[in-house]
Amino acid sequence: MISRIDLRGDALPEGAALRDLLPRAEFDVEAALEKVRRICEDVHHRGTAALIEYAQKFDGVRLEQVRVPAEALAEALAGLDPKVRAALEESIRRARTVHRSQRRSAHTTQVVPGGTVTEKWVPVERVGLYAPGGRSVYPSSVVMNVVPAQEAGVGSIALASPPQAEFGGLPHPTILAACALLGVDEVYAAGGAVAVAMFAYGTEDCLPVNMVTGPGNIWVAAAKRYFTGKIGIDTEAGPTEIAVLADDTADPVHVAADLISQAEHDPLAAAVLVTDSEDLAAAVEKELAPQVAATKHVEDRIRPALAGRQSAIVLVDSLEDGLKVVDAYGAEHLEIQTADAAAWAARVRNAGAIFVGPWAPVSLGDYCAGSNHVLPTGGCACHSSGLSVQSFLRGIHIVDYTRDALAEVAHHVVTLAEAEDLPAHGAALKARFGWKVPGQ
Ligand code: HSO
Ligand code: ZN
Repeated sequence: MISRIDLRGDALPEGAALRDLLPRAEFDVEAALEKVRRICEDVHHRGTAALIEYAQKFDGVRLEQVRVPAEALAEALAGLDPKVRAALEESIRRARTVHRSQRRSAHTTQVVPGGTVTEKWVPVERVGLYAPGGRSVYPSSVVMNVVPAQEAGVGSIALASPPQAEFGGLPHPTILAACALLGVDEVYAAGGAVAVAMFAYGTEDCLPVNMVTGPGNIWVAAAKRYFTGKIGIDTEAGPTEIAVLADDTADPVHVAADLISQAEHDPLAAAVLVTDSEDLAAAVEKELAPQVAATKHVEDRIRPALAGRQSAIVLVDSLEDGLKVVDAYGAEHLEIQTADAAAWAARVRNAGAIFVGPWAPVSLGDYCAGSNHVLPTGGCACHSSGLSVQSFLRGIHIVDYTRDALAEVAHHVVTLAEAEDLPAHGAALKARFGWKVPGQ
């Protein structure tokens, strides 16, 4: 059901060469770009009329209006299963606790007497959050996008999710209920690239936003790429990944369950076990079959995900080598199931989030750890972070110098300006000091 990659014996290659030996899903965002460009420009030119047409074409829904009425949000909350409500409230509470602690205050550095640089943190004014529909109706993702934006102080938050034929053209009721719980009242029935374009360009119903975040399929990722440089985006979310670094102290039942848990998302989801223990590898292989057989989304997602070229059990000579492998891979989620798990976790450099020891499965982080589950995939954990309060803040430098402080450094500025053949830059200083800067 899952293949093996045996890296034992020879010394491990370094960096990119090691990464090339590791499994990874094909997620060709470029290929979707041309179609997405046409959709986005259509939304740009025709606004709401285009949205209504695409809802018919892609979602099979005849939309009366794109904006979800306030009564529909209230109704969805009233109809929410009380157990689900209690769980979502707990998820929100914990996420708020963590994200509130990420807030930043302004910080002033005195560079020289009379010369300071202050960095102040200013929230993005308006954001559009996307919550997928169809196969992945995740109210938890609404929580994970809305909470950091709110805690960052974003003043205007809109959310879009695809219209669903079975709910009269509204987004899924649990998405609407999650919005209502979080106090988000600007919600649109729009899906995929269409929703991203609505946010980026604005329409008759929806004011344009400064930034779009949220998970989604390849069309959402392609639309985010299309708008890169025009508006802010979080990372392009690809299929979910779990890597587990484990030794012979790990419980194969837990390891198998955790691999399956993320394989459940998508046939392209990646489940990778990295271990120095032949016994554990064999026990996990044995454990996968009955656990897969006993669960739900077997044929459409879990089997293809585990059997796909993106998943594998990687055998290494030692945990030191295992650490090199997981660092080269840069998993979205990394579990450490070893003796001394916290010590190994502290040494990991590349991962979206790290889950330490037997009592911190990825599923906990997906819902109720307080951490964020919108995380970099496809190796982007080597350069990017998951969603946080920081994602919605801009750090702005405030430069404040007195005459004396400027005078002290003016000749250096003029020299550098001349070295770059930009005399007008130097003149901006000379003009302040009677055209002869001190010290020159
Ligand atoms: N594991 C997914 C998030 C999620 N899981 C939502 C369950 N619902 C990507 O981090
Ligand atoms: Zn998940």
